[in-house]
Amino acid sequence: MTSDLKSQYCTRFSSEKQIFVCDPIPLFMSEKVTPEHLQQVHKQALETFNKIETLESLQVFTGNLVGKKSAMGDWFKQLKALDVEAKKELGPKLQEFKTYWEQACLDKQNQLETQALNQKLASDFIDVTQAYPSQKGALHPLSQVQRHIESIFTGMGFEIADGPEVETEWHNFDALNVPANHPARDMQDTFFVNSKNDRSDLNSVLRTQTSNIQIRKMLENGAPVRIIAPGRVYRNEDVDATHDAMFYQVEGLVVDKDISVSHLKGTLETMLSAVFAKPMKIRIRPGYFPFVEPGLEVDIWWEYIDKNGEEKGRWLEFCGAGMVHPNVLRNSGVDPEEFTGFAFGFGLTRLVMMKYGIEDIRLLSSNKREFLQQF
Ligand code: FA5
Repeated sequence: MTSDLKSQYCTRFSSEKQIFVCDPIPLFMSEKVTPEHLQQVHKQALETFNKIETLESLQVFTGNLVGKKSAMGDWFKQLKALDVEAKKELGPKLQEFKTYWEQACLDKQNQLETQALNQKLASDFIDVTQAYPSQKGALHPLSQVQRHIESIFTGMGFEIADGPEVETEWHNFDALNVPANHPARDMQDTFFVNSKNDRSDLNSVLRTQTSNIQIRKMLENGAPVRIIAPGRVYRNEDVDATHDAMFYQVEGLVVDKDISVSHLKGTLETMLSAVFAKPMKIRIRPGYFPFVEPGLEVDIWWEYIDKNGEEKGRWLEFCGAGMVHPNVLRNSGVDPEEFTGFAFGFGLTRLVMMKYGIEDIRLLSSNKREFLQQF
């Protein structure tokens, strides 16, 4: 009898064997249905059924045995053509066969679906209480150096001050004694946030320098004052290896009685020697910034090894500085007859480049993992 049961092959992936395997599923077709034939098919079907492990195979099995175009569909057609006696004998058996296998297929389908769901849940399970080994993150080099600088200055009795990056034109320029027609205010250098009007206290700019904090701090607390203010500044610049349109500065301001340039020199030398972990030399030369008088440029003596392995040194521009202009003190409510002060502003981004030998400023805002993992 098995000879007339053609098989259909159902391909499935066997996870234990890691290969595709074929489950043969008989078609259960026969030319003539009889009670004996039904019994044989039942036996054969049970054998196959007990070996079925996947929903795909079960679907083929169900389709072949009890589906619309199945063997059983064919047998019911044959039943109609039988005489009354034969119908009486075969009819109930066929019905019993049908009920049994429809239920068996449904039960098995539920069982396999539950099994598949449980397997998926087990493999998708994440134990949130488990400590997974992960690569530790690190602070960005800018943050590392900024924090170091903050600790150096707080150790010298400075406070860390902060202020808005979107600033009024008045705090960023007027109060700092920068004349209305100064080229720095030009659209080429400054990002204006609103359309420009005549009232500088109503115009908003992205601050071009951290010097705005000098004004805010003195207006808030008067003198004496001893602060540094690290922060982001923005300039409408063409970006290249050493210039960015957004970079970090650190502003310093000390206003007290009898403050002189020697305090400025000592402060910067102390800070630089701590940052580079060796004694650093600086030189001071005249410079011009409207908010300081005298205005100064500070250079740093930079030692390096050249291409031929020889030790060399040269002066590098480090920052702008000077003695706080009396107009700035006045604009901030501090009496210039009573107080004097120094101020400086250096590029934190450039200092980080010097410390780590970074040749392109753009790397610092690139978010490249290969670059950042070095720090
Ligand atoms: C100023 O911004 C003054 N506010 C500094 C100052 C403060 C002077 C207090 C006197 C008293 P300057 O424009 O030179 O100055 O900028 C200061 C530093 O910012 C520069 O020395 C440089 O290190 C850095 N810097 C300037 N432009 C850029 C840029 N486009 N990209 C990266 N760093 C820059």
